[in-house]
Amino acid sequence: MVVATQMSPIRVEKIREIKIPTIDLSGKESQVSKLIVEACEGYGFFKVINHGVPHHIIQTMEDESFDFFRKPLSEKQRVGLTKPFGYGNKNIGLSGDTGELEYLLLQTNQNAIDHTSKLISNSPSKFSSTVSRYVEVVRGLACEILGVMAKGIGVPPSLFTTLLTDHDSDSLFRLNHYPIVTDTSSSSSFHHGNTPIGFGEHSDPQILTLLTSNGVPGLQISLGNGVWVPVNSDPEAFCVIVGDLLQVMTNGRFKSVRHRAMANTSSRECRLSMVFFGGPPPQTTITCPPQLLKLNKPPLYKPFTWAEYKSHTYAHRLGETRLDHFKLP
Ligand code: GA4
Repeated sequence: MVVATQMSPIRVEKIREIKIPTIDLSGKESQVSKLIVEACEGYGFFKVINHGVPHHIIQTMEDESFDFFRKPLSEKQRVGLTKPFGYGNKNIGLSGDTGELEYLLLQTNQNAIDHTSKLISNSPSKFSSTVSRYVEVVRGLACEILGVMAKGIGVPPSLFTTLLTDHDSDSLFRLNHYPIVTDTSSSSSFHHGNTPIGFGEHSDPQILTLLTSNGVPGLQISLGNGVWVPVNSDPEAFCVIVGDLLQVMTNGRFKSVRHRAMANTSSRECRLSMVFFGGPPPQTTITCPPQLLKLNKPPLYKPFTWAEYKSHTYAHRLGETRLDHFKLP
């Protein structure tokens, strides 16, 4: 299928069905680590199955999420959008991006979780314990994957994992709810062909993202040159997305993949995605460790702190290639 976008009629997009790497985490560690490294180099994206996250933890989080999004708009809006955290409807970020979704974006420290839970739930302790448990288990999975990845490229696992386990780690949790869009002509969001956008094209700024969804499709990853690959929504799997910081920390060896979610126009169910973004403490300097610098390949990026990168991110539009600003000449 070839679609010309409405905003830039010259750009031609191709949708291609390819097999996205699905890695069985219960396999032999050396084999798993080889497959993960290949996927990070080739796509910056893969799925994991047999990941050890109990089904009931995912299910309870999903049920709580749907309970929240089913509430009347006025109640959801009580959570407020404390720029950028809280409840958002169609507006994304601080620079005017829009999409066909509503969401809840939370910081993952206990105070933030407790605070939001009090605002949104009749049973705050249930909501807060569900989120805390989900985040802790998924953070654990992210660390496990980062550890195997680190071993695969010959650095100590702690070099990556401590960034997410530090008490000051700046990780986020996002619930995205994509309602069924029937009238595509009224959508104000950026159109691709006839399909409006749910969440526009971007790369994730953090280290590693873990996403699971409820079986309703929408996610697509970019292979570059206008080629997009739809990702099947498999509730049993987690999608693993390489973020910008991991691209810098591997000096470009791993790719932070551009991805997007199409609006939910063809399903009879709403799409829900639950997304953990693993980020380091704000003052962490992001740079490629000497062990990973190849003699024939000088550093691609100047060092920066995560706090600096975040302010740069929030000052720009969703679709920008933010790392360009930190490239060394
Ligand atoms: C993309 C990844 C995460 O969802 C997010 C997003 C953030 C937001 O929604 O507030 C941003 C976006 C994301 C990158 C560019 C800026 C910031 C919206 C936006 C326009 C929470 C994140 O960390 O960066």
